[in-house]
Amino acid sequence: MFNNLSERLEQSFKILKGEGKITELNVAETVKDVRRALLEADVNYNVAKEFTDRVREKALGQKVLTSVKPGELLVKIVHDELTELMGGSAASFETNAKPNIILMSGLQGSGKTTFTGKLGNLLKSKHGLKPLLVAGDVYRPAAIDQLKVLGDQLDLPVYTEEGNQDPVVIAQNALKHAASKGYDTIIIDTAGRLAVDDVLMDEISRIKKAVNPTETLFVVDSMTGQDAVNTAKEFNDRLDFDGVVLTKLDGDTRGGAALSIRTVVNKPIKFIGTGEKPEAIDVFYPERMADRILGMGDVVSLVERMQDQYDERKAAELEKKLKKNELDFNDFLEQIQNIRKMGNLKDLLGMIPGVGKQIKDLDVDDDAFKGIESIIMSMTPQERTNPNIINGSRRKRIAQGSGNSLQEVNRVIKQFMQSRKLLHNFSKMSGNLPKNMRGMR
Ligand SMILES: Nc1nc2c(ncn2[C@@H]2O[C@H](COP(=O)(O)OP(=O)(O)O)[C@@H](O)[C@H]2O)c(=O)[nH]1
Ligand SMILES: [Mg+2]
Repeated sequence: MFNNLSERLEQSFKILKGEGKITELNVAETVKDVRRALLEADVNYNVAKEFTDRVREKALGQKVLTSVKPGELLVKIVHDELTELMGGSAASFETNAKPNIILMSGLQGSGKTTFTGKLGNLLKSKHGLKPLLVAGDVYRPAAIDQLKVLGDQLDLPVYTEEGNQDPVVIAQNALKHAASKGYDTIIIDTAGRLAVDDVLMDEISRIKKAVNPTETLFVVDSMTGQDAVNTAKEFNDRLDFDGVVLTKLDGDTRGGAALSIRTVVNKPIKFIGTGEKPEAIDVFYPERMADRILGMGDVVSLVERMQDQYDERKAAELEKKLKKNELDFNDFLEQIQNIRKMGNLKDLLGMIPGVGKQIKDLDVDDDAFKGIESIIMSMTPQERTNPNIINGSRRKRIAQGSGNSLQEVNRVIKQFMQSRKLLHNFSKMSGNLPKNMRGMR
């Protein structure tokens, strides 16, 4: 996420390296380069200009602090201003209305349907709500199916009306249906066109008027940069939406949309999408995003994702097993799957301060775990619970069954044995699992 921008800003700050103090001249030069970096990241011209004007003013207005190097000072100022640019603090999101009615808007392909599923899942699992998803994209049967499949996957009910071509009526009926069945949150997915057009705008305005949503969200693909900002403006003029959802931030986004939207439409970014999987959704925190852009990592989000996967009861069980040195391949498999559920591996690593930069060219193979998983899958239940019985002929069979080489199988088993021993020693030493390892669970 924003790798190019991060790198470019770092270059800008290098201008001040070795400079003893802030001067008009060195600040001007740095600020000019920061502006160039922002424009290269596709930030709106006026936004970039006003931003750097503020940075310059702040930098020159600083009392001379001998303990702070000019470079560090500039990083701090840019960090604070980036945070402000993206809205300062996290925006609120209504979840206490009775019922909550959430309306999705945006162009086709922006990620509305995917996000409808993600949000339903989040509101159910974290807020204890009972969401109903509504298929309001009536023009393409495939779109209705897509939402149904998502609903099945996430165990969320989906309201559809086969043959009904009027999304306004469907939305109204869905509200009645929700009331009669006790669903407290209605999330309405809608159709999008490839470009803003009057028919689409008119339709979504009518849905909005008819259901009076508690939150109207505008979903936008962050890869589209400046276009995203223009589309946001047009939608906002017509819909007066409540917040923005920035999707596809896991891709090679330059940052323009994230940094410009707030200023241009004066509406907060509320959520971000960071992958295709249902779990790849985060509440948007301006400060954490600024941390990330400046390569400071985002430990807080990382910890939160770990906590989501943390299960107190299972952790206690695991601890007991470790003490008895009974860790088996079933536990191992579960750990791997937990890590995978947290999302894209490279993104996760990038949240650790200082790591983002170092791994940017590294091809982190998200399928790295797949080999290990396939090997464990090819073991019999006895082998999984009692790894000690896996002898040479069993290893050969597992290699063949999983499509891996014998060396690969040997490596995985050896690694497992080593980890088990290490963890067993840990658990004996401290009586408990080390705190940081508990979080991994
Ligand atoms: N990488 C990535 N892909 C996404 C994200 N959100 C949606 N997509 C993909 O974008 C495509 C369009 O999404 P969809 O929800 O169908 O968009 P809609 O037309 O607005 O409903 C699909 O292939 C999704 O899997 C995201 O946050 N990251
Ligand atoms: Mg859709």
